Amino acid sequence: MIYLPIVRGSFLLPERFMCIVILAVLISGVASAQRKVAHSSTPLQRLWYTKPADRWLDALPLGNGSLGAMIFGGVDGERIQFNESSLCTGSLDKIGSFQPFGNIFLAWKYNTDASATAYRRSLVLNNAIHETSFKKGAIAFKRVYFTSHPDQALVGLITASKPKSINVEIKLKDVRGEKLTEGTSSLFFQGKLENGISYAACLIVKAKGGVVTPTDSSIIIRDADALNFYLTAATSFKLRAGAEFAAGENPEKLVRARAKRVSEKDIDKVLTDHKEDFSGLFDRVTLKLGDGPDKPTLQRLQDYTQGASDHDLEALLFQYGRYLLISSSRAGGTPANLQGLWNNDVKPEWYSQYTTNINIQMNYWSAEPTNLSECHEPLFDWVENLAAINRSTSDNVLKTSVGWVTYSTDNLMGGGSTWRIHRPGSAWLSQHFWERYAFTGDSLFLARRAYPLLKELVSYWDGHLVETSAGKLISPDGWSPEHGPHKDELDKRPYPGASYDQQIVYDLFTNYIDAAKKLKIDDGFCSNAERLRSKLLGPRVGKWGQLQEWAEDLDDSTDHHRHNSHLFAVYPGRQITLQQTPQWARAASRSLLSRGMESTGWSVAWRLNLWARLADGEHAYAQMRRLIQYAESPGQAEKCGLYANLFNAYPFQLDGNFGYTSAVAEMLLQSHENVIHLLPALPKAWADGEVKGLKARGNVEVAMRWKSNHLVNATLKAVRSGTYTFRYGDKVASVYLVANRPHVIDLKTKTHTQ
Ligand code: FUC
Repeated sequence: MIYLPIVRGSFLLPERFMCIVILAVLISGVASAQRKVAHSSTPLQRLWYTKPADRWLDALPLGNGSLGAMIFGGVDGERIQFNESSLCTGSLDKIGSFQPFGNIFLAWKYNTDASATAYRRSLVLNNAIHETSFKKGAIAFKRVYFTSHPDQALVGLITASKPKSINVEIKLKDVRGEKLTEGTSSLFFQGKLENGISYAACLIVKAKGGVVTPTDSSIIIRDADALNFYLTAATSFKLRAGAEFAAGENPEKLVRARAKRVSEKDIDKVLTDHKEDFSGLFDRVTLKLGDGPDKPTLQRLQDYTQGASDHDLEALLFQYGRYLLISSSRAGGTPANLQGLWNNDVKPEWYSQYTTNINIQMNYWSAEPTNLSECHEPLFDWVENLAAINRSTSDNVLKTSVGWVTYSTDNLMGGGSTWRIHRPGSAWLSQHFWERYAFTGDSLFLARRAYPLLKELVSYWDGHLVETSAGKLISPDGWSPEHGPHKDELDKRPYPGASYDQQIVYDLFTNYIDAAKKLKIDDGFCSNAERLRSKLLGPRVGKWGQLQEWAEDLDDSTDHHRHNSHLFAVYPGRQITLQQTPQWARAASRSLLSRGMESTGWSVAWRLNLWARLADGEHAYAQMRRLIQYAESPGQAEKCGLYANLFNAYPFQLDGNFGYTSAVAEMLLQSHENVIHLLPALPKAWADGEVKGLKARGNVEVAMRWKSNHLVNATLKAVRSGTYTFRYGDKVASVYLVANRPHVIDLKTKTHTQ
């Protein structure tokens, strides 16, 4: 039972009274509560394997937000495939696609023919270090790789247990076949894409001892004691430059300067700066769901697929999503695309760009709740650029008299695939601006960036919605993404009042109204938005108890389509909640059940978030087990699952990984309607656990420990002093939190401590 310092429903009690209550509690139980809440330190999160990667999807990802690399870990022949986030074909008029950049090939030689023993390659998520180690005869070799954000370079540190044992030929190759130019200890290539984007890469080698010999196409290192190498890569892409997107900084100068700088910097400092930078973000959140077996990652995944229990693998995958976001999305850079930052194909699936009818948004669902707000920033920059371009477009399909809309898939520059217009895309993207404020409470961001965007889109929908004879406002030409109406049907029958459009517009109006009220501005405009929202055709429950996808009751209960568009209002929207609209929430569960558990990776991840938001931990957990399946085990439909490197399969899109991470956060913590809900969807399977560092809206950091499926204690730390309401089970209470002072609620001793 939870101790309630303030009686249920009394959220508005004066702060003075709260302080007195808390003070009384303080005196009674400080020490014991403090002792109990101490979190045990979480061991390093690690993926590890006992043989080199044969294929790209076995390799392990590194990334510093712009430079991404896949490490294969070969013993004799080694490949490092790399990307740079802005190397894209396409333009403002043509979608194009994200391009692979190049490869480093390393041909290693040894003084013995003995095969490698004690082989291991691993990726530590906490500090983003990849390490390959093995023995050849009596000599132990170690290769450490990381992509540094502070130094904007991929760094390789090669050592051996015996001097003069390092022998290798290093090649650097452009995917498009541009020729190398080189000095004595550097390799360099540059080229230009059709769209004018120039690119360049530079690799510098520093050997300790031994002999370094350049050839026409490589560098050969003989008998070195140790070897460091540094790779830099960049393009001339510039965001927010409109048609001048290719006219950014000269990449040749940039990569040469960066490579020189990092190669001359003290290597210990390079390493420490990298670790501090990465861990500074990663270690903000820890999650412990149980101990995992000490087995290679692929083995664990295969065992799990066969039905083994491994809660630590579930936690590892949660942290992997955070790892991938930090690695692919850093402030000042480009947003994580469909494959994050990792792509090996000249023609990747769906262009590996930004699809706005779920995928790009899903990439960022975890950013705020899992304490990576900074990593959300590239999305805002990209959206503002897209808005600027589409606002002034000459494309008749996109043109609007006020505001802007999107195509279904948009590229880095702000161009789109003309395959399908997607009007609510802009409103859905604007939700991220509101959420950024809701989580951080950053009023400057709200006033300067979120509010103008939201207001403009309210104006767009004010002009676009039409009134039915029954006095309801509907979107006249709606779509339930990729489900209907299809393109060939579209001209014949635009779909008025599709739930997807209606719910997103509702969400936009709500976010706008809340923003205007926070800022205390635009009363008249805000009242109009309230009036419009009240007239919107709302969710309806159909004949089999489902939440209708269409304005009419047309849903087929055997339809398992991958999109869950009519459930937007549940997640990521907030129109439907268990507390405020239980009938609709029930109908949403019915619809979700009928959609089934089988689908593509991102779809399953969305369903997982939906079950979590519906506080149904058991369905969420069942859906989670479906997601964590080895995609390549015999009999797998290859629709959804994970590859050996834990990338989400469909075929390969990273949205499923990111969506998984947000869902786990959502199972453990929610924060709607100004209530912080502790453990809202804890499945029975997670009997014991602890989490630290999750964020609730209002900028409250939350830690929790639970045992035998019951919360033991929770620590809330708010950035701003004030009264906060929290819920656990059916108990609701309010507490006054002093800024930056952890407030411990111990459910065993029924005490509060600050
Ligand atoms: C959505 C999905 C597709 C694919 C694409 C990138 O449109 O319907 O399945 O994931 O995004």
